[in-house]
Amino acid sequence: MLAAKIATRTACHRHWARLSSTAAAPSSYKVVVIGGGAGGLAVSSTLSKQLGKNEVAVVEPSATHYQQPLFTFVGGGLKSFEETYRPTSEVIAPEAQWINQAAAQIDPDSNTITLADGTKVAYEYLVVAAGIELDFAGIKGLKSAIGKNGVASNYSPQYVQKTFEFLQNVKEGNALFTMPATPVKCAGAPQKIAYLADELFREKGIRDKVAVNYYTALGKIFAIDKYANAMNEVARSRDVSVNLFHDLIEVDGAAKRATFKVLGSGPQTGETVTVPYEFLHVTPPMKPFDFIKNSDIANAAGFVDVDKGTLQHTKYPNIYSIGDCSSLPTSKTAAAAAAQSSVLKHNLLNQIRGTNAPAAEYNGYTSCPLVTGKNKLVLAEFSGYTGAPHETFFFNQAKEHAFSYWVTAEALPAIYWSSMLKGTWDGPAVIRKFANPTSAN
Ligand code: FAD
Ligand code: UQ1
Repeated sequence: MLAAKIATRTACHRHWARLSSTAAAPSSYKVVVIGGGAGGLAVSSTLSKQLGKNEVAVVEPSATHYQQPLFTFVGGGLKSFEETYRPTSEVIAPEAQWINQAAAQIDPDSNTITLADGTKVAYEYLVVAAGIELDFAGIKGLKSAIGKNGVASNYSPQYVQKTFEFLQNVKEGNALFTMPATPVKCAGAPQKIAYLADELFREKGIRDKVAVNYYTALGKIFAIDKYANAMNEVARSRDVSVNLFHDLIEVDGAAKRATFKVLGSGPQTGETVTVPYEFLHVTPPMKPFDFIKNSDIANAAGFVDVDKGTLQHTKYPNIYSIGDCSSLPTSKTAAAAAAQSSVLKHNLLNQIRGTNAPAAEYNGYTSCPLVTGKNKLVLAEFSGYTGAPHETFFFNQAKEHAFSYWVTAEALPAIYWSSMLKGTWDGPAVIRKFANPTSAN
């Protein structure tokens, strides 16, 4: 599969020479990476070192890089917002060229992308790592309600600090936490914040006056049974009510009322339910970015259509994708992107160098650290392809554990900055070998 035909640099340059009488010649790179987030930097840092200075460009519009997994802790008041971000200029490898713009169009037949300002950039190989778009406008009334009067979201750097601020203001009433029907990044994050809120209300001595309600559009609390059983027990023990098949469709910020559509096939299916709230944590619907969805590299759902093992595009062999914007049928997390990054780099470098080494295969590994309190965490690790748990440590990670909390709150944030973004962290498989040697892999 990897031996498929690749556009060469020479062909690329010739093509542009033909156009250059009317347009300025585009800048041209061996590898262009769209997106300087968790996945894009894990890939571009290694590639730029291996291929040499200015052979790799990273197209990234944001001047600030956020470590998004820390947002849950910020929303719960356990970390400061300042710990979550660094200037993009400091996290991009010095060997890579940062193009500080958004990609607006991908033209895989001419091996070019168009930037937001209309300039074109040519590539020999393209890695698409643009993440997934938050769709606050997808819920009626949400855009005007969010950030005010008790409505917040850990999903956006703009509103994450509002979560803790508004939680502290609650004195009584309903605290609602929602999960949409679309694919989302870190599918556990919508409920983690419910447990942190529960703990906060208990500490303030107001828990008996506040009802904590989790509303999910899905039919299960978590995709994998082992962890779903654990989370149902956590929710039960904390008196967090779990409302399945409830999809948030409207927020009335002035009246402080949230409306849900009932999904599934129960007696209430199709009906709407309106619930008053004092606090509302929204996980917005998410969708692929239009510039990907409207391109020739997208699948029917709008995600970059790649082979689930090799991460290579199904039609364009010089294109790869990683992370939340890819079609990879696993749960979208930084942990997954870390594991994908080593597979992508191995296969792409093989292709660039023309070696016939066997392709590396991604097994769907992903992980969701479900924070359940200040020193408690259920550390879900599994393959999204098989549903089988792949736990790193020797104990049962479905049990709440202080060690799992420490790993997630202290060790992983440091690993993210010092290793993942530098391309040297491809997940905990190396730790698993000695910490849980009897595990499947
Ligand atoms: P991102 O890291 O989102 O990066 C995408 C990049 O592309 C961004 O920098 C963006 O600016 C850029 N971009 C967007 N549009 C364009 C464009 N047009 N052109 C160029 N660039 C563009 N994961 C875990 O593993 N563990 C956790 O505990 C965890 N908790 C989470 C909690 C929350 C609240 C959130 C929001 C996420 C959490 N995640 C967690 C998920 C994790 O952050 C993402 O899955 C991960 O960042 C995906 O990496 P990515 O590179 O695909 O996308
Ligand atoms: C992980 O590898 C990772 O990437 C840095 C995360 O993002 C911050 C995670 O949240 C998790 C859980 C992992 C998996 C690592 C271990 C030790 C389970």
